[in-house]
Amino acid sequence: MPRPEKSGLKPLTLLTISTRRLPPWKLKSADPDHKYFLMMNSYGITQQTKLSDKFGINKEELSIQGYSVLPAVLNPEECARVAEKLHHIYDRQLGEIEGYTLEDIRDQYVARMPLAYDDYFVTLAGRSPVIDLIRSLMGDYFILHLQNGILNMPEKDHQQRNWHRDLPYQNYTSSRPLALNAMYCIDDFTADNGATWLIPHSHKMEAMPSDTYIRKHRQQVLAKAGDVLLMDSMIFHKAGENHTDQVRIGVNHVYATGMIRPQIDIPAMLQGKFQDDPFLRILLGYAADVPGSVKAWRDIRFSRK
Ligand SMILES: O=C(O)CCC(=O)C(=O)O
Ligand SMILES: [Fe+2]
Repeated sequence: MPRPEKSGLKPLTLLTISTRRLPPWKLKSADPDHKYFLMMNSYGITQQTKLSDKFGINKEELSIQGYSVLPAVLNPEECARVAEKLHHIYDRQLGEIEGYTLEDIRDQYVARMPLAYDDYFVTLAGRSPVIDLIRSLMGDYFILHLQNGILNMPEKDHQQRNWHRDLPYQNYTSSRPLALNAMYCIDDFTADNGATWLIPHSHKMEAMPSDTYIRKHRQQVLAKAGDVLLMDSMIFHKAGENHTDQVRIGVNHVYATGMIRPQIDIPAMLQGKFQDDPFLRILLGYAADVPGSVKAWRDIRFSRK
């Protein structure tokens, strides 16, 4: 491998990759998912992460860089259906408000909580393989904090185009994710139509880095329609600018530990629907109801015995 030329630039970390088949005594330490694999030569290393299951690489990426992409979760027909439904729901929501516009409150082009308008989105929120990955990171008890259809319109500004965390006003880090995002890409996410920008590793930063750092290290995540962009919800990110003449749609989900409240009261909106389903009961927040009295709290404990 040629040596990098001397320049002012930081040298790249060079890894030597051996492509030969490994002798059996080396197989143990390799990724069990791959029959024929590349092995990184190394020295002086006493620990290395091993991929534990089929989501191992996604979990490792989420932990280290704060994001990962699950490819081809939805097929083109499903994407087309989601897009049509979201436009319809957004129009309904426009009809709900009186005395102000969504521009007035900087909430334009977001179809909020579509699951309260169409059961299809309840199924989407609980869908494999995304939900299996979330479960394998957060355990069995997590709630849906929000579900939003993002209609990133050509040349139109909206609130999600500003850098933010999906858990706003939280300026600290945690050793495990407080919440995880799943953004279903309903269209191809391209550089032209405003694919999501993010700052890798920033889920582990308390403060938002400087503008200079952001300009230098931000990344735009390109994805295909049907892929799901997973993020630690504490990563700094934003929607890109759409310079095409077509809308770019994504459906964002935030799955959070049970200690976090939903953004809007999902059980109140669904009025008891799906509460008998053991999984949806927890996901949709029915199980997170705060007992109204000491006795009610104790009754719940008794009912669990
Ligand atoms: O649409 C995007 O690329 C990002 C949207 C977003 O940040 C959000 O919904 O919170
Ligand atoms: Fe966001």
